[in-house]
Amino acid sequence: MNDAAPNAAPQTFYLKDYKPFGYEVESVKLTFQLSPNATKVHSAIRFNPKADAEDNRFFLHGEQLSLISAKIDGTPVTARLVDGGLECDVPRTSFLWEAEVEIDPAANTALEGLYMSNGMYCTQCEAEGFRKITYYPDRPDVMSTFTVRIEGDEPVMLSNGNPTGAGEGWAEWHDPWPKPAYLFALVAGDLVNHPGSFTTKSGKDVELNIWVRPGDEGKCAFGMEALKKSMKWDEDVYGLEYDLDLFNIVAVDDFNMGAMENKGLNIFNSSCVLASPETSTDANFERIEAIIAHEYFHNWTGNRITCRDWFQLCLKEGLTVFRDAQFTADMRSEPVKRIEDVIALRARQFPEDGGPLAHPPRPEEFQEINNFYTATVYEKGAEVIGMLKRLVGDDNYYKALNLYFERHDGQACTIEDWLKVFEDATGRDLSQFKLWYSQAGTPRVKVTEDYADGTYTLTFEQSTPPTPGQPEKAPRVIPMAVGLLSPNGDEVRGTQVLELTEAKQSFTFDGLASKPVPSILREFSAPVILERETTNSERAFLLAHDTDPFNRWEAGNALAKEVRVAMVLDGAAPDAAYLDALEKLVRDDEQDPAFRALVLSPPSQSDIAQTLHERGHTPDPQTIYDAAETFTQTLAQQLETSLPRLYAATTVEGLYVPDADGAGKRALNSRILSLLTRLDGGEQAARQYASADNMTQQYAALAALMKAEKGEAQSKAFFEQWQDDRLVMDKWFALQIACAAPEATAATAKELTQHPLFSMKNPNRFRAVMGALAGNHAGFHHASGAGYQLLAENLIALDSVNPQTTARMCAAFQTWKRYDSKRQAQIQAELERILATSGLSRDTHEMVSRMLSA
Ligand code: 0A1
Ligand code: ZN
Repeated sequence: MNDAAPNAAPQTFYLKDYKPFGYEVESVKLTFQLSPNATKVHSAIRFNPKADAEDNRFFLHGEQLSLISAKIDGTPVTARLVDGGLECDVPRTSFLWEAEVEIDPAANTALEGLYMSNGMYCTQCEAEGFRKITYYPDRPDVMSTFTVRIEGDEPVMLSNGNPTGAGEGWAEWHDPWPKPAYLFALVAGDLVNHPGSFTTKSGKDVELNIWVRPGDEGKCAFGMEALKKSMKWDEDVYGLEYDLDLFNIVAVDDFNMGAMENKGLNIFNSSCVLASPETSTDANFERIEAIIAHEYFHNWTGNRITCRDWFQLCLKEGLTVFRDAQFTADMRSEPVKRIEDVIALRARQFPEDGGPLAHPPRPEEFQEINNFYTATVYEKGAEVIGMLKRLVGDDNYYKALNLYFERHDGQACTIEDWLKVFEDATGRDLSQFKLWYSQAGTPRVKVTEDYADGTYTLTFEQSTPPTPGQPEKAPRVIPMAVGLLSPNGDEVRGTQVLELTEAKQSFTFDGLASKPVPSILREFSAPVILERETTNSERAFLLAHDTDPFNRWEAGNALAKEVRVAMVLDGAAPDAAYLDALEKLVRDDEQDPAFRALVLSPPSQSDIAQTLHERGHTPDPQTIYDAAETFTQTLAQQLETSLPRLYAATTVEGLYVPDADGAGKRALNSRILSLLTRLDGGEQAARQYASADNMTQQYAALAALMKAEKGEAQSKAFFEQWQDDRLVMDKWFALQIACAAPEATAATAKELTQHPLFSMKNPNRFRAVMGALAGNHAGFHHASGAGYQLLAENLIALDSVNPQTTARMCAAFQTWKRYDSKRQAQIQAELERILATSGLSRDTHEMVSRMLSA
């Protein structure tokens, strides 16, 4: 069933139109009678009209519900079914609303509301899924306590809060904390638990469980430890304690996103919680730890203090991403985490900010809120908080956060509330800083320098290119962390945060004996693009000497980019000095292996395309691919004699431990193996594949072999070994496409869509194939247009099954204006084809229209 009229211009919602709901919801009681195709939901909700309500229309959201009956104070009433819900005449005094509806979880492939995954019932209510369960004021500023009774024959039946009773065929739950409906959850099925416990700092014992399908019990231990570490960290760093007697996590295979912070009952995509050394890579382990932390941290930043409306989404998401990044930095390595985050920001957020889908961290309008769970809301939202912390200092940051929790506990808040606690705690005026929340686009900061008579001057000019709906931008507050090095490599000025507030601004440093080398934007102190004329030898100098690890990596990264750009534009040979610098670094055992692995990882081809585009060139994906191949081959040859020794020296022996130290070493070892495989015909990789006892090394060997077109036998063996493990099979699907040559990418992906294990209904599998297609830069953008066509066809097919995942994956086309006119025309035709599909979802309609209208 599709609610929206086919392709009609959908409704747009505006931040400026916010109006509170006219009723308070005192309590909610829900009874579920579970049945795959005909679940009955009975609701009993006490509403109290607000005396001061501006608008007392009684409207309840509801979608895809069959209304069986409605009563007020026990008397049947006739509700008027209207677009998106119902209306009813109600008393002006407190009343009890009761409704019975029927829903069809088994037919719910959109995975929003109550649905079924592998025979198990589960829910996803953020952002607006609760309205598919029953009629309700489904908005985050309506908070209430929930009591839930589940009737059914499932062995395990869970909801939010604490269990209050259970018997044959029923279970009851009560959540004492008022919450918005988007945090409601229910799970029922044949599940087993991996138990744990945690004692809070005030001495309360909390029972912990990770619930999984029978057979997955062995993949829960790491997640459980991550949960306990998160609970402890939030107490130690933010003073925040857990507030229920029970904390449940459930793993489900079919899930649109990573995980969901439902109060006391987090639901996770199984890929974000299940882990074992045999089936998960180091990167998987790190991500699982971070997501468990993220969802747990939402208990305070999201649940206890929630959002007034969905325009404020970054209030909870930006802050929670910032907190999970702090956690990962503390558990692992701070500089490595920062470098990884900046790589991800540039790969995902910068293209969004620079293209047709650009929007501010707090958008002012939307058609479908699910389209705004973006890198801008999440990752840029977190960057904005990082800047705020840097500007006010650590002590003031925690002072402001304490005030936030004290003042707003139990409330649904706005960005204004958030900034006000900082203003009140520090006395600082944040009106200009607030522009970060309302202006889209990545600022460009041009830096020039001057040195005379011992005085060094840095001049910064900031500007932000136009974005959809925002042709002009005002200057923002930009914290610019800067240090100065003397030509002999000593640091002559330690890190200092310069505050840029004007379009053009200069800062001077006195008493310098010689012209220093500046290290600018240390720790990536602001999400901006720095433009500065400099030389490769200065970059090499910073790569060798900067005391800021982030900027040391950044210097190497900039150098790598320059070398690649020169290869692409002028057909230049790989720069010899750069190759030497890399060689020196790989051999330098004093340096952190994780850091060496990062420096050895080349900038992505998409990143090179973006850089060329920013400099006014039209990137050719094939040329970029060829340059990457030549560069890597040349590097392998340069290192030829030392590769076997380096490989041996970096191999981690003994029991696999997924910690930061081991992961860093294995990352470096895998980089070396991929270079070695280019020269030894795959001998070493085949040996590693055969002897690996963990997925990190097995996968690295397979990837190296497949990239060298030497992995056919291993790929078959991998399939045989892992065909019953869904998560490992996702890797197998993705890897074949990621390793395919440009001309073979679309055909490989197409063939995999015919594979018996391919499925449109499982978002992980669909993403494994179509995400890998979009992620293979030269393959996706191959001149034939076959990549574009295949993605569009599959998006059209997926849309009627799962609009949310379709719409998110449409973003693969967002960079289309970077490319030549032929490719633009091909993509435009595909976007138009998607838009013309009859019955297209509101989600996909909005995404494609935005991309086409820019
Ligand atoms: N709040 C979750 C993310 C999430 C958002 C939407 C979902 O379904 C549409 C599911 C999860 C988080 O930040 O982890
Ligand atoms: Zn979140």
